Amino acid sequence: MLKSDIRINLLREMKRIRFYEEEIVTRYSEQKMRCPTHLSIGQEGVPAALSQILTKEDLAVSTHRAHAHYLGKGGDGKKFIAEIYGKSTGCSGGKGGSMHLVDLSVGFKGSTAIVGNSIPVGVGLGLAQKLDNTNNISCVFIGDAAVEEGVFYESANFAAVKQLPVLFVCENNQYSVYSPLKVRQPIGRKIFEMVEGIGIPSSHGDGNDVESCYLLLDDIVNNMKKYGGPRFVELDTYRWREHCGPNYDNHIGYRTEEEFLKWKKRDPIAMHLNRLLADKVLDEEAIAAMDIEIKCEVDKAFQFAIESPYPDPKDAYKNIYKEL
Ligand SMILES: Cc1ncc(C[n+]2csc(CCOP(=O)(O)OP(=O)(O)O)c2C)c(N)n1
Ligand SMILES: [Mg+2]
Repeated sequence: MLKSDIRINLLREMKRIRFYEEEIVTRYSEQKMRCPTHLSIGQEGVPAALSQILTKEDLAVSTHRAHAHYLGKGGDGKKFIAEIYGKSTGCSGGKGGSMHLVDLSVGFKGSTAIVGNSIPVGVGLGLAQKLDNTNNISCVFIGDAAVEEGVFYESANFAAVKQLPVLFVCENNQYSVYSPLKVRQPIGRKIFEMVEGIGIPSSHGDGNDVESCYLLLDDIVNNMKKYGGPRFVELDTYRWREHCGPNYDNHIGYRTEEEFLKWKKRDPIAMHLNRLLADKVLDEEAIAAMDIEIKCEVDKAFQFAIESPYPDPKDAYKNIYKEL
């Protein structure tokens, strides 16, 4: 049985991610957040589990759906929301927006909009960790579609040959935009089994069961830190809202309401919360207090973002790849 404080932290982290994103949903139509947003509502289990496992010195890279990964890696809520508002106080100075979050202070080395693009960066970070003789790992967050990109195979092969401390975390939410797995990958071929064939020890788990995610990932990361080398883990989950944006889109026909409701019943937050109540780890009062505390944090972050200045136009070329 997991320790109570870890179980409570897992709940808090999932709620924190959800509350931030629900507030983005509420305010998105105000048109003050002028960047596309890919929400992780329904997918909070994996980033919350890793929030209790990765250290600040471990590094991470992510994808277009990066909010939860940034927050889970210890990202600052104020800097996160300010970034989405395009403000100079944002983690990327207001120039990146939702899909381009960078915060070196917590080892979050970046996220990019191009599917698969951050994979070789994360593998390079693993190489650096190894060359520097650290005992830290590089965590590469990907979706199920990233393994359809050639660069995944080159990077995974390199990580396997060089035995780099790279943890590939594949959140399999069953879709790439509107395309289900069955029209994109051979039916019956499991992603993690295929990756095992590349030479990377691979596992599979339930991404909506935060406690089993924690146990699986904790074991994998401890193992990596003890024995070195890369690992791949595929975790099943489901995004509740549209691929990009704040709305629901079940009515447009690429997936059924029935399928959505089936997954919604397996809400990672509700499932965990019910367990904590049943085990008397928390009572309703403590959960209400937790909600208020998180809501306060989120409100403060939005206030901070709204009140922050936009970047100065004269800094437009600062921190770009090459100074002009
Ligand atoms: C190379 C490339 N091809 C296509 C796209 C368009 N695109 C953006 S997100 C996305 C879906 C990615 O699916 P997945 O990796 O499973 O992540 P999810 O959105 O499900 O979290 C696609 C195809 C892109 N950004 N980059
Ligand atoms: Mg997907």
